[in-house]
Amino acid sequence: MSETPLRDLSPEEIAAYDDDGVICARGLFPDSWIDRMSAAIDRAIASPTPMGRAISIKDEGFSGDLFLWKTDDAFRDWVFESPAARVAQQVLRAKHVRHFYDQTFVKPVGCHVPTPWHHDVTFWPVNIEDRNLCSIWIAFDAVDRASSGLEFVKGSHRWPERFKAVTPDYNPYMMDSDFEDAPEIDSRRDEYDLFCPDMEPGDCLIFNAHVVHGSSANHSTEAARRAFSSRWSGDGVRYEDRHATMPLLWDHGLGTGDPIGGSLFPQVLPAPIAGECERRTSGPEPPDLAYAQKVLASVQVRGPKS
Ligand SMILES: O=C(O)CCC(=O)C(=O)O
Repeated sequence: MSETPLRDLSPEEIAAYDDDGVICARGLFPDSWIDRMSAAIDRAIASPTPMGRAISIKDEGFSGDLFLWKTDDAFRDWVFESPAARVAQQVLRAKHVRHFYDQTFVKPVGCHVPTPWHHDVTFWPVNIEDRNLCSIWIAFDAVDRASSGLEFVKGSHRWPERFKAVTPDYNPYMMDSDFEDAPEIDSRRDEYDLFCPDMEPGDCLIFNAHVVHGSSANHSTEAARRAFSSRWSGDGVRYEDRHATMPLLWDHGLGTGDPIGGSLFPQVLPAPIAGECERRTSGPEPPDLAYAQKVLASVQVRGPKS
């Protein structure tokens, strides 16, 4: 059963989420959750999943991982018991809230890896017009722009363009799409309404899947930067089997146009559905090796375009 957050989002915060595509919210999560997830992130860095090993850039100190809730009980409990689902419900204004997936982003002191400007929707196998998806990015260390605070272009969730999915490692498969490149923002910062709040551990950014965001390398000589995005879907989000999207290593059985759902994207509110989560409740649920290998083998850049 999902806990209630320490406070509700205010009407002003919800209006700012709609207008800007992002808000920074403080004081939503009890310290007990932040402490537990902080330890879980350290555990994830120490023993990454196969996906984590593939997307991390160890030489440069960058660690990332995703779908940790399938194998680590703290991440699972975050999905079904933490206040996150109820926070997402407030910005999504949805009766039914599903967990989409989780993702860690860890940049220790001296990590040279920026996160290129992007919006999330083109990374994901969902209909790119669907807007009822949000992420809750939680800082587990004090962070500012220099230590790789996440930065946003306010209002960019209303831009009509769709941009290529560019990952920190410039993965060629993810970039193999006909979407355009994100605009050159860093050299023209004064032309954009940029938002990068200083944050304390436990503060969070709540943002729309269409808003453009990115972060710099960690230029701090003292502070690590550990963060975790918990992603949620509201009503009407549809799966789309699209090239150059994040590979899903579990057999979800969804086809293009199907509503997001099932055991990979379980409902959390108004209540979990037993058939979707009982397998995970009874123990870790790593992907089936043969299925995962088949998916990974299919993740290839297309040939030269004619
Ligand atoms: O933490 C980062 O640098 C990137 C986070 C991000 O892009 C996201 O959560 O969507």
